[in-house]
Amino acid sequence: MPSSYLPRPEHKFTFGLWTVGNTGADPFGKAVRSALTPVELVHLLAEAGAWGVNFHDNDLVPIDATAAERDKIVADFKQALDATGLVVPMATTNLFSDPAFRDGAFTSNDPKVRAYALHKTLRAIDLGVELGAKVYVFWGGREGTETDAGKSALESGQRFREALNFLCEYAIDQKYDLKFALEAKPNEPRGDIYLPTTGAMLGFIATLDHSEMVGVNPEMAHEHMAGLNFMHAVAQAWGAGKLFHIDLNDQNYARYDQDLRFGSQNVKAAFFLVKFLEDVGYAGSRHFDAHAYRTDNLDGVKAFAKGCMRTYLILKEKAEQFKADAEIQALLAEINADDGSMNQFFGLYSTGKAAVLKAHEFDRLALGKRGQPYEKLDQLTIDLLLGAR
Ligand code: GLT
Ligand code: MN
Ligand code: MN
Repeated sequence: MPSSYLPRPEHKFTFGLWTVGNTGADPFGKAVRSALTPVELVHLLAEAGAWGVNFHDNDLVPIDATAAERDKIVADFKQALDATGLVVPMATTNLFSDPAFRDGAFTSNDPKVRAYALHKTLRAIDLGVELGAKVYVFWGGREGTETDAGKSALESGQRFREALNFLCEYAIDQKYDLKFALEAKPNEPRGDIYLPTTGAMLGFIATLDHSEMVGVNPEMAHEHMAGLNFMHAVAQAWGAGKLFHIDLNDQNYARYDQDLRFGSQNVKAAFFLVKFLEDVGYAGSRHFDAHAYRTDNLDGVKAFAKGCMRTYLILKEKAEQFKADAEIQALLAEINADDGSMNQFFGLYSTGKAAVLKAHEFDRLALGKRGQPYEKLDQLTIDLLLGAR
């Protein structure tokens, strides 16, 4: 195995406690694997070669733990981090499992639930920061509806905005070195979740009081559930300076939320995504938000974690090959050919430029006759991915 496929700290591969800790329970069946403790999971991840571990407040500290229990759990966890060298780059709040959140957290119609959601998040932020988190994720899994008969989408948006404004102020007030990353999902567990796509999140962020400290955490499977091109969403986030975190996994487009091993379903989409991240020099965590098949035992969980990282590194190498491939580059040069004659019309607006452009004669028929060798280029990409070049 080439050493380049071995995960190293600089690759910034991370997993949530809930990912390798997934016991295989689903809506139709019970757990098939026994639950490991957070300390055991840290050791499992270190063995697999991960750089970091992320968690929801209650992945680490049970929701009903006493203060003394909390302190003991956190101390044991810190010790495991010290022993393995694993870091905690991201943390988040579980605002979806407890029955209190059955109609949402920040958007619940019940003001007591909304206040409790804030209370829980303030404490969870403290916990995350205590363990070193620099990114705080908000995934509003229950922020939505099955029926719009009783919950106002407009009011819900305002409630979500107010909650985030409040929490931004808290982080600033505490002088925490923390950024927020909002994660979209179109549905599941709610029939419809508000702000269902990364694009919707980006629009929403611009309406926040402290939009500079809020970005996105796009998840591959979630954009695919919406039938969208994940890399395009990531590119938009990157272009807006808002790609604060990323959830890598895989998903068969029209299915339930599968959270499959990265690159296991749609190799081509995974390739273009990795190529994008590496080309632009994304420097954040590569977080795998997925879990092992329910068919598998602990060995399968380890194979799953190693597989996510290995596939990323293989695709990273393929992206380098793509760049070094003379035939591919020649086609790209042909596709992007530019004799500079149109430069006079681009860039900043001026009255004169608009006038010259309006007067310019274009050979529209010739423009329409020009084809592009995308078929050839795509087949070369497929050859490369399948190891035939
Ligand atoms: C949950 C969800 C994920 C989110 C996690 C963060 S929890 O597993 O399906 O996509 O990223 O809350
Ligand atoms: Mn996710
Ligand atoms: Mn998911």
